[in-house]
Amino acid sequence: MKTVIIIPTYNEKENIATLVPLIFAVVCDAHVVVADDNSPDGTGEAVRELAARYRNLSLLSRAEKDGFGKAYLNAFKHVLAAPDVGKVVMMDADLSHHPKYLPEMLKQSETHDTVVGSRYTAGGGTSGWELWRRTVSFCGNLYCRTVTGMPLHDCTAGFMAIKAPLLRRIDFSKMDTAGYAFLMELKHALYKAGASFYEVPIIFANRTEGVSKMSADIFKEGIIAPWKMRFKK
Ligand SMILES: Nc1nc2c(ncn2[C@@H]2O[C@H](COP(=O)(O)OP(=O)(O)O)[C@@H](O)[C@H]2O)c(=O)[nH]1
Ligand SMILES: [Mg+2]
Repeated sequence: MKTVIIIPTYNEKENIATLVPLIFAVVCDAHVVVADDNSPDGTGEAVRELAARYRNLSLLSRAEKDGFGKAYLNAFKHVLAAPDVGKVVMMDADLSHHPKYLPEMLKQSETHDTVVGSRYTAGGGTSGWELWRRTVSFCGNLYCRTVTGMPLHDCTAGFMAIKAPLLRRIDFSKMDTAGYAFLMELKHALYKAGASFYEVPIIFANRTEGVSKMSADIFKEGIIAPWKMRFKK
């Protein structure tokens, strides 16, 4: 069965060119799908060029920027339609999620439905983040865990390896978060579907190329999302 790594991108030209070779150096038989929103910096073109060298690399393009969560929903629909996909990995393009963690995460995913690359389990952490961002992230996680009751230290992590049959059981039509709250909503849906979780400690390094797409709207959505999840039928 195939492992497919999905990477959402918006203006990540330099990062994707660095990331792709690092991924194939550690998991040479994986398939990588870059879910790009017609990035004006030419990320899509860079992926097409790389695909000439890496036959397991492909580009999934949308016409315009439509949010992180929707980029994943679109990619899931595409990737999960293939019956020979056994595992799906989610990771950012900006090297905050280093590929060196992939072998351990994929090993653990043999015995756990959902493996999370976790900043807040023992041995994990962040590097290069300002105090305000560390505080917001840490408190946001505590808040999400307390409100939703999910058995996870890192509820907002975007680095995950998930067994495809479990993902196929999720009703994505009920998921409506556009930004990073999607990561909490997805974990909650997996939790409700009976998934077993395992957290692999990672050091999340701040990006050195490109800019973050974090915004006030995404932040607000993240505050409301845990309550919506808690009371959702
Ligand atoms: N396709 C797509 N990717 C996005 C969008 N917003 C963010 N991303 C990608 O999602 C990943 C995480 O975003 P990033 O800006 O690094 O978030 P941060 O680490 O929380 O600041 C990166 O690979 C981004 O390029 C979007 O609207 N569409
Ligand atoms: Mg980032």
